[in-house]
Amino acid sequence: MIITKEQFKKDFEKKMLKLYAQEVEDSTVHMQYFTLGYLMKEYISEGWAKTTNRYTKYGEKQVYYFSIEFLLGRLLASNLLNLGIRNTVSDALKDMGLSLKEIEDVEVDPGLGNGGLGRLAACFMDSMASSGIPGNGNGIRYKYGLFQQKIVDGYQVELPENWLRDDNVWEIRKSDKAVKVKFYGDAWMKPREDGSLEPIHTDYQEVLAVPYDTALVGYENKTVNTLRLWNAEVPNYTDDIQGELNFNKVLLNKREIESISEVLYPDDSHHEGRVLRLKQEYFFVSAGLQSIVAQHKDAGHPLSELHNYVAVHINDTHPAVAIPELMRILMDEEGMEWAEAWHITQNTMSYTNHTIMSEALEKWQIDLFKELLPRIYLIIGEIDRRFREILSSKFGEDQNQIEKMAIISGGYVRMAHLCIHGTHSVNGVAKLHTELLKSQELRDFYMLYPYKFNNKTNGITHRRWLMLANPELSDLLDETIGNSWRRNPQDLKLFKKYKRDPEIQKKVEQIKRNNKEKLAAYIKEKNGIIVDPNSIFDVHVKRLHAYKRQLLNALHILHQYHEILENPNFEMLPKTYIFAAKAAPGYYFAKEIIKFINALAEQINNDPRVEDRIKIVFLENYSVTLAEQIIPASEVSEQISTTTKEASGTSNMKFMMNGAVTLATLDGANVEILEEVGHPNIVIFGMTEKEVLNYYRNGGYNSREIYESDARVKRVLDSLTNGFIKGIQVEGQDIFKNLIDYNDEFFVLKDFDSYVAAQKKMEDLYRDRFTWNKMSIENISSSGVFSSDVTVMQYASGVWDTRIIER
Ligand code: GL7
Repeated sequence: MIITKEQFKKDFEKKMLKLYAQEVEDSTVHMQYFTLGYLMKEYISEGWAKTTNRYTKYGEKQVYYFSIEFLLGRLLASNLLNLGIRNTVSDALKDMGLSLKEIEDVEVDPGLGNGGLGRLAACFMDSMASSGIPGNGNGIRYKYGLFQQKIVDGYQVELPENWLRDDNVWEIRKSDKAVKVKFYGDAWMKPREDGSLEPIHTDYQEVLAVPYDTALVGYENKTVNTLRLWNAEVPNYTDDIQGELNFNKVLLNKREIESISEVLYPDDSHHEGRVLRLKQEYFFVSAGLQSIVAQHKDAGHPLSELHNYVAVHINDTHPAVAIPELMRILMDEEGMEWAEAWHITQNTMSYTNHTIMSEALEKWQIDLFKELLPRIYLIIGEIDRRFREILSSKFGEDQNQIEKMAIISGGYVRMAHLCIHGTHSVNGVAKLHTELLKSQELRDFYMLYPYKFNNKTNGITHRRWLMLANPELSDLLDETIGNSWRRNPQDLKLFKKYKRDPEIQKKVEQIKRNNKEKLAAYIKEKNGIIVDPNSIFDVHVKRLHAYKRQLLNALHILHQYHEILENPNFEMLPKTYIFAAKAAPGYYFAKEIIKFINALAEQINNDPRVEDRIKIVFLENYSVTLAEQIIPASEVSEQISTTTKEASGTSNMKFMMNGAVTLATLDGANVEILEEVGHPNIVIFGMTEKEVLNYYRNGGYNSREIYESDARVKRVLDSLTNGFIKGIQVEGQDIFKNLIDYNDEFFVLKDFDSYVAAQKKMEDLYRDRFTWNKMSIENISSSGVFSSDVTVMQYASGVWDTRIIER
């Protein structure tokens, strides 16, 4: 949009007066944030209404991305950027004596996600709108986010994340679009006079799903898409109050119903059997599909054509009940026959798998499922029966094979199997991950449905992760290669020709230095630790999980500490190791690792013998906003998961885009990063995929052998249990046990030696400033293919069959 400074000032003053009956000069920064936010919403609304009408009028095929998480991050800055008025607004505010940065800092991160999966959904939303793809999000409006993490005495403490405490300026409640979702009760098939069967569902509990819509503004185009999040509420009982509903009962019911959209569960690949989780899943899926079908009918399109107008994407298995739910709507509510309904369902739905961690492949106990969703269970039963017929026709009498692949088997409903059978497309999120799905985890399904499997390597939005997070680097790019990269991120490759240019090298280095200084100031303020911006900033930020091997990093630091103590003249470039991670509340071992890292920090940071060669910082409460500060200041990007375990990773892409060099195993999208930058510009270490699979298949790994034969490993592990590191009596023992007695499931010790060597190599590369800056530039200029703009275009043409309306 186009707006002059003067017009904006007038609008802002008027809005402030309307909202707070106050002049700008008497306002607080809090008021300024809400004034600006509400004003932005007004600016957005016209384009939003127009986009929605355009989609309806031209009957364009729309994507609905169903996801249990959308980790959006703050929206004010990105909306200003995408509207194309950030500079104008910033200047105008400055004229008024206000600071845009301070105002932006008032916004709290929406608590709608946990990790990579939710952040990916948010990147896709931004990229779809920016690429003119008619794409909507569908999810839950959690009242409380994951949790707020505090570190107390080195331990993680979880506090409620009440992100909706103040007004959320971006959402619009649409009460008139509310729908009802049914839980519990009895479901059966009743014969009609003509012999056909009528589905009956009685005595159910009704939950009102009320949508809250948020605008998803495309980058300097005319597209404003919609993120629809559902809130669980008690229906209005006045119509059907049956006498027995007394006030207390209503209250009890209210608590139970409202809990559906109350908290986001951390899904850290750890299975916690929870009815509430299944309730949440069916809740947002049923509400979303009901509203999609209603809209489709309102527009006058035939239901038999639904799949030509609508694509529903199932983001991991959490929304898998979309398959039977669409069947239910088409059959029970619209009177369609099974065969047609199934054809439409399969062609409407597509599915992404985000992990091969088997404990994260959702399965539900039949009893639990049947009780909560009786009608849906009947439909899945029929899907399973028909699927078994297909399997029988392929595998004949091989009953084992049929049970292995069935949807309902062994007392469980297996959601991944349902997803593969019930959709037309199944994709993994990086090349290696997709290959592993095809050759290992889902091999049987790949044999059955080879044509459904495809790869879509993840991506990140360069608008948030470069333009907003690193404005100085963005300016330098504009100065050198022009600004076409902003619209076409693949143009970042134009920057490659400057890799040997001493002047540009210096500028890149200076920008990194400035970002490091800002982060150092933040660290000082938050943790009271003074870190040297001249030291190497080596960064490991992501969810805390054993497979991500924060432990390997920490053990290496402990090893370096021993080296220094043993040889006071030990030469190393000063290093600042930065960690940030939340551990799932029930994931005990992950929490112990947090304590270990903090104990290590406490001891090493305060040991004068270290002479500041090592500093360790654990930043609490990792979030999108914190990542935006950390990543542009990072030099070494730790991507050290056990090979085969990280489906893709996406922070790896954000780091390289900001000029960090990746220290990586050949896991997930690290493989593609290597393909893009080439061996000289990344440091690879660790076991290969074949070695890992071999050990898992054939055994033969013995961590104790390494402990006994490698003196460095022994020294490090012994110092966990002998009191050398203070304050980890329990944690040290448990970590030792995990690595030695339980044979180190994630090969931390097996990879220790090559990790030490890789760290050394990194340091040597860093010493040579020319080489390092060249690597940094190579990384920045190779990162364009990892823009999620590229990824969503691949989904649009390869999976959803949607067209681009406006660019
Ligand atoms: C994840 C994967 O672990 C991660 O590697 C991937 O980048 C992300 C997005 O595809 O999905 N799967 C998962 O369950 N979570 C992830 O972050 C929470």
